Amino acid sequence: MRDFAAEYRLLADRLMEKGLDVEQIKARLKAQEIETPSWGYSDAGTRFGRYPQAGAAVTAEEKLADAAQVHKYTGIAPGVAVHVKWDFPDGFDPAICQLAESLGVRIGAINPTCFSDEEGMMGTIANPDPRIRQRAVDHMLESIEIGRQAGSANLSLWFTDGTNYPGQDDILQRRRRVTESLQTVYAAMPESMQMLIEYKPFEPAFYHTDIADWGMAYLFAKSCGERAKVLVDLGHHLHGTNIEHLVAVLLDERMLGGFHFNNARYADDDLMIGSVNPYQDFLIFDQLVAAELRPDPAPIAYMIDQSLNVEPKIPGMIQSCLHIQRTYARALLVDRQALAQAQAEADIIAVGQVLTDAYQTDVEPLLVAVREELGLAPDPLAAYLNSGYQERIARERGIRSGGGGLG
Ligand code: PSV
Ligand code: MN
Repeated sequence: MRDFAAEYRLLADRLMEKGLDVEQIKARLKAQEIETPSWGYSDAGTRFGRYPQAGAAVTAEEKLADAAQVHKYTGIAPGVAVHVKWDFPDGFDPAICQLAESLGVRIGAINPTCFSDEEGMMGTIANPDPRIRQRAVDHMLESIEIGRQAGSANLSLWFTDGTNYPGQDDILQRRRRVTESLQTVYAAMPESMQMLIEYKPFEPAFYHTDIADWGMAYLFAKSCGERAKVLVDLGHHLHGTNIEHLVAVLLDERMLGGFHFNNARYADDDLMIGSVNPYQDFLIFDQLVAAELRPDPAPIAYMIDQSLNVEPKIPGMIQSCLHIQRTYARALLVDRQALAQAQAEADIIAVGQVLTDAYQTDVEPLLVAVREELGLAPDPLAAYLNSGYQERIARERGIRSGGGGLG
């Protein structure tokens, strides 16, 4: 058994020697919030099939109840991102907001489901057919209304639009149609809402996608107005992309509005964050923290976007939250003064030392101290696994179909 209290005292002394403010670091960790996605609690799969799990959520109520478990044990996941057509197939009933509140969570980002339409083969908001474009816009307007009723701050947009073949459609005409549709949606948003525009270079279209990268998302956002920002989904880059670099640029431009965390090994978003290249996550958080420490940082909506196909869903989501928390903690421990000095002296070895020093720090004693102060169990995953909830939902819900999601 580790003596976390003693380890914490040693770590706190070491950090104070470096001039780091431990109380402020703990305050930031306590304020951290990560939304989990409703679709992470229902069954999903690949286009080759769905992998059912006993106890997987089907209704929005069940998804919220499962998300509430993640928040109950981690203390950092009070928001639940929803996908409109998957979660509210029969329309939105605002009573769900009271249910969420009674469970200790709230509805977070509203994701219009602009991709479950058979007519969408040529796209939605870029479709040459104005009727199909209008349908997509109408669905987003309904989503804004849901967001208004739920008090949600973010309308989170991702589109399947693109083409599979050169010449299939006029790329620039499509660009104009996207701009017009987004501007119409933007104009309907209340002041309290921001629009997050997500990009993806592939899938389901493979020749071109209409919002292929962060630069295009940036330009679309700029064409809408100052409450439109870019959403970075870690799974939506070509392998080898320096994500921390583009994150730094977006932060500098105050154009980073949101994040979808996951692991990109799958090419998209269905693997758990931190499972393959945790150092990259650290380098991304290093940029996020650097921006957070500058005066007047812009708010960023942090969300997980994982479908959890083969992993048990609630434990997978807890593990993902804990990885993000740990990574954030490590980035908070970067000695930024020493880093700036090493950079000024072009001391590459010292730069590497500062970064790996923070990255290799065992932050568990710090996190256990934070959890204790928040009244949480020291090991959230173990506490959840010992709670009996997983067995209960497996028994009571069994294996069923439905609930939306991909696959
Ligand atoms: C698309 O791949 C995406 O990343 C978008 O964020 C969707 O809303 C989400 O995954 C669920 O399909
Ligand atoms: Mn995403």
